[in-house]
Amino acid sequence: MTQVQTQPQIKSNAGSKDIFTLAPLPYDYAALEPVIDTETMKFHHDKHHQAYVTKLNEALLASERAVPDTLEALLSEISKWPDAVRNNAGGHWNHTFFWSVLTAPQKSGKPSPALGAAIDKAYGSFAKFTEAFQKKGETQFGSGWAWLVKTADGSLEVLSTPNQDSPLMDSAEQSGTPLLAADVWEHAYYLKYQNKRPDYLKAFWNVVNWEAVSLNFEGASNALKRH
Ligand code: MN3
Repeated sequence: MTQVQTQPQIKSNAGSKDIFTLAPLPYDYAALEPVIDTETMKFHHDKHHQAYVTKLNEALLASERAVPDTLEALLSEISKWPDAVRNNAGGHWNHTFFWSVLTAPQKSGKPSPALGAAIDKAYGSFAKFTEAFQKKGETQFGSGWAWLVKTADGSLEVLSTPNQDSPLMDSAEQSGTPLLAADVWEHAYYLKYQNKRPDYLKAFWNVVNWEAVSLNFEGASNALKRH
């Protein structure tokens, strides 16, 4: 029940060779079977996510700017940085967050009463919310992410971002505190679902960690001030 697992606080390690480092997955590679297959998880975490971390460190080292203490702080001033930092800092944060809001199908659970009520208020029903979220993911042209966020006024919104952009970036068209995210890059689903992104998004609900998402919702207003 700790927020440490669900609210990634990625500290910089200025002075050492690697400013940011890749944490292991918070569960086994096979944990999300059969919804997300083991091979996809291995490639996604060990190759794709690792590449964002490696390239982020390279881009930061190549710049002459002081690196903020946290990845969140970097995202909040991302408009001041080159695209290589933007894309790879987003890639690192988005994937760390993504792993934290997934879990084994038998542990998926349900939204907390408070989050459930907020979803009903915003969308009318849980089913209408999932429909809206899936539609955002399906209609995001090319690569990107679908999000459920809590906005500054406390309301819920579903939105999508292109590439590795994030609602935490100061450049974001729609900002908010992420509660849930779905990676809709082909590398997230192609091995098992091929080009059928809607099928992947429909199956995605079976591995959502509602305990983590609910904790994100309950801590969201403070998290927003932190940035
Ligand atoms: Mn990905």
